[in-house]
Amino acid sequence: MAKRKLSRQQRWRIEKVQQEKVDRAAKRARKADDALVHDALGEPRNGRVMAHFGQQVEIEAVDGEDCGLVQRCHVRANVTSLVTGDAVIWRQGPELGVVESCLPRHSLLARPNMQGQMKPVAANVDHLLLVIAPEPEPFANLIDRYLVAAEATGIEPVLVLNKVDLLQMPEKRERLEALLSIYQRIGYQTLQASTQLEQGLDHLKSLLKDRISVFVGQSGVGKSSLINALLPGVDLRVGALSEDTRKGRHTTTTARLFHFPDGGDLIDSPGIREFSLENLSPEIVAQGFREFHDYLGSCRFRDCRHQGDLGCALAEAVTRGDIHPERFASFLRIINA
Ligand SMILES: Nc1nc2c(ncn2[C@@H]2O[C@H](COP(=O)(O)OP(=O)(O)OP(=O)(O)O)[C@@H](O)[C@H]2O)c(=O)[nH]1
Ligand SMILES: [Mg+2]
Ligand SMILES: [Zn+2]
Repeated sequence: MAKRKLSRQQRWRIEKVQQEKVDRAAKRARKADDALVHDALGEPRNGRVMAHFGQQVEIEAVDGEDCGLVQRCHVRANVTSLVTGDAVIWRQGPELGVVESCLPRHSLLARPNMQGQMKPVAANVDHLLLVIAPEPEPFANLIDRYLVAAEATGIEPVLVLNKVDLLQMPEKRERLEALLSIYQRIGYQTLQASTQLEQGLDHLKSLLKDRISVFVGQSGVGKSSLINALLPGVDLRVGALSEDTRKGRHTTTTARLFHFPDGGDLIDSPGIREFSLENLSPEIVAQGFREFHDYLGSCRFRDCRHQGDLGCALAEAVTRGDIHPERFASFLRIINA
């Protein structure tokens, strides 16, 4: 009895401590808001989120005489979940500026965190460069998951095979080129690059011009290295692969935006291992496989689940060789996850 009472008391104490933490955080946010009202803040103006650090963001002015000026900013409590690439209204401050509101986004790239919840990564991106490499070895299902996410948000993807200097062995080269050709056949643009041989960089540059692009892909494929190679003067931290697993070490931890001297912006993003699309319906996932479009709606049964159902137009297309079996298997794996 005494024991139960104690644990209830302990629970109460834990809840109390937690509530106090929440209250203190809210008080700090209110205080920061108040301090900014009394400080000499500049006029509201347009800006863009360059990077995100906990409670603060780095904002770049995109209008006015001092266009290009960068300042750390506090974010008003009513402005939620800003991400790199967001267009905002902000006011310059003596030390810290303040973000007053977020303008509507034309695209939002999201991906799951460790707990499987979808978290936005970058906003207003119109181009997704999905980087793969011979090492760490690519797995097709991760590529397909990224492509579904890109199709669902209307962001155009391009597949970049980096580290082609590691493809001296013919078997390895053939295997990766066969993988790329699956995607070329269904209309995705692909390109090969090597930061080590400085190969494919001009082609990449021409693709990046005048658009906002984001580099995504597994940790260790060389996203930051590519940005270092493309942007003189930028010196991002890159990390060697782990000696035993040959996997990346999650070197980049926040998404950050860089300007391209000839016009266009690049966002580096942290690499990931997993990519779940649990919150997308099977219909949306099917739409994310662009070569399925001609067959969707042609199955014998309107509620076809494409899983061995009689008269399934997708399965028939696989049999005829019009849909690659690996892509169909990948689709089933995603919807059954
Ligand atoms: N052989 C070879 N190695 C490369 C090439 N590009 C990058 N690397 C190496 O790959 C490793 C990982 O590079 P990063 O640029 O840190 O990879 P990342 O994709 O940014 O990784 P995260 O930030 O962890 O997501 C480093 O050891 C780089 O030197 C290349 O073209 N060829
Ligand atoms: Mg990186
Ligand atoms: Zn079907």
